[in-house]
Amino acid sequence: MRQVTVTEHLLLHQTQSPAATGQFTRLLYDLILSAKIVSRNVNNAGLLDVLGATGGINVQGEAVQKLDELANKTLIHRMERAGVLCAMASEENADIIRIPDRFAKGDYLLIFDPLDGSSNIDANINVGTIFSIFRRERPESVDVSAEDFLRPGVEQVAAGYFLYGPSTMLVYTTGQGVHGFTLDPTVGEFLLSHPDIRIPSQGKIYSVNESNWHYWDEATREVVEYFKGANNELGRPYSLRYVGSLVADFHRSLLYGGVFLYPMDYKHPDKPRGKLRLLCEASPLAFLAEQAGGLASDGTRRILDITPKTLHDRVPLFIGSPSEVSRIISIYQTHREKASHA
Ligand code: P6P
Repeated sequence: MRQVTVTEHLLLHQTQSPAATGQFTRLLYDLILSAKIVSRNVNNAGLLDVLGATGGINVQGEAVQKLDELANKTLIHRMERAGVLCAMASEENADIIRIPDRFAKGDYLLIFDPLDGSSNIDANINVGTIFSIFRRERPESVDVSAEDFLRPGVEQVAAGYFLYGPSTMLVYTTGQGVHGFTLDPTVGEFLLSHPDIRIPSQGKIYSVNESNWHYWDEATREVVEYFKGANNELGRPYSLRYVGSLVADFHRSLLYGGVFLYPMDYKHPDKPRGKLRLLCEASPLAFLAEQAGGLASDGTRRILDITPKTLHDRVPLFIGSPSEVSRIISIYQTHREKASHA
């Protein structure tokens, strides 16, 4: 395949995209540089004494891994100097991250999960960085705040992820399809390897943490039973694959088809919730899924139509091939109708 870099691809194929401006190209360049640094640290983790936890707890209530903190600091350090952002938000930070006055600012808002799946890192399992990009809407005269980030995913100008695994990949969209690039470490460039990714209309794999079975409601159990049993469109049970790193489970679903599920659970009866974050996980992956011909729902609503109330809102997530996600939506719809007539 002719070697196409990300910059070349942006110029060649994204010209009609509102994102294909000099500022955006600069944003993606600095995001890529950040990911190359994170990739180096992840790939050498066992040698750099950066495995294990820091002992801290993040805003999500999760143990912070040393590599989480390193990735977060790398992204913040690099992106605050990019000169194209007016603010950032990270899964690891409770509040927005403002750009210091000593650095130039721009029109974009960046949201990221610096190292998703990091609890798996000590076992050398794939992890990833997820990013979502909005263009600032409110005038510069208004001081940037969390409110600028509380936007439905349909307003994203770009989204994507870096996957640190057997190879380091970048998968992104600016609304002109989904394109995958593989890092060639010998030249330090991400080169086009998966042009115009399309998700299969139906798959053979479902991906869910079934240990939550006892914390699910009746509708969710019927959804999972549909994939476990033979009374489905395949005529046989789906295969179950679950890495426990969202980026890895999503990337497989994108390429092979099928569905990833993280349903609402009642582990904490006083606050039933989904585990995954809307702004830095569900929304960017939903943009990619839809651009590749797939669907993403919380079981009732299209993920891209949901407007968050806070930076760290969580949602149930059903994402993947249209056949499977549509089936899930119809099962929840049937249960809602039964409940309304009960
Ligand atoms: P569970 C990783 O911590 C993460 O946020 C996602 O990467 C992953 O999909 C999910 O949590 C796994 O959660 O409850 O199955 O361990």
